Amino acid sequence: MKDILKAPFIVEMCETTANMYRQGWDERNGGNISYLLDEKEVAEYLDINKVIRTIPTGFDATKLAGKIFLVTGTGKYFKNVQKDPETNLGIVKISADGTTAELLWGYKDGGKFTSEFPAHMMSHIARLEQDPNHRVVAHSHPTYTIAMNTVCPADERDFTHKLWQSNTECVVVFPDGVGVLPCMVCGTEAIGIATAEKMKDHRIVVWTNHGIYGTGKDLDEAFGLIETVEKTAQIYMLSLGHAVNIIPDDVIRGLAELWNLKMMDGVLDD
Ligand code: 2HA
Ligand code: ZN
Repeated sequence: MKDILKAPFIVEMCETTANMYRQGWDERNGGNISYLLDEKEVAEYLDINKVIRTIPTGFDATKLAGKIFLVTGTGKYFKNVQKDPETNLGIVKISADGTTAELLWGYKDGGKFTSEFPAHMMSHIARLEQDPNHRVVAHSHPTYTIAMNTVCPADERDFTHKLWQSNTECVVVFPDGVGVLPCMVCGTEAIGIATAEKMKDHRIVVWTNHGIYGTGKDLDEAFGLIETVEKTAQIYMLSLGHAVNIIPDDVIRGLAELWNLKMMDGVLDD
């Protein structure tokens, strides 16, 4: 068996959580990431039939039966993942009946996966139905995104429009727009269902008064989506009330045409 601490998926997870922490997006135990792994790749590092213990999933995860995920631990700090991956991360396989997750590695102190496990798993189901190459769900608490969400209506078309109007990168990076949920109790199945519903149409979802979800085919893509929203939210907040140059709709449309992108409906004025 190869050394799992050198596995690309562990190294990348350590780098991503450290980067997110250093961006100031993941205070204390804020944020969580789940990464759908390739079974063959995991088998180079672990006996995938050796179950350390089982953990209830808390919802029906049968659509993900047999799939293996690397997931950050509940109560764990992104700041600490890199120095102790085996305590702060876990690798779990969803059981055939979807009611339990079989722990194959990690959560060394007896811990378990993030409290947002339902939102993560349901988002994986929704994104995989849209894109078979989808792999990563990342949740974070980026400061300017939360600030912008605090001063703007919790309306996804309006929020998306404001982002597209503030930075020409935005429509190119997320032509599918940003889904926005109202303020809800987090860590529940209900917020998981609501998030997954948004994930049918968007790769990014904002939780009002809380944070953001970014998804993608790898950690870079999920991180990059959050990073682009956060950078633009920073521009929006720094210029709040003083913006003179707003990107006109015909330029946003022109960018989408140039890159041959299908834009979220109903955002631009006709
Ligand atoms: O893991 O971010 O949403 C802590 C959180 C809960
Ligand atoms: Zn959170």
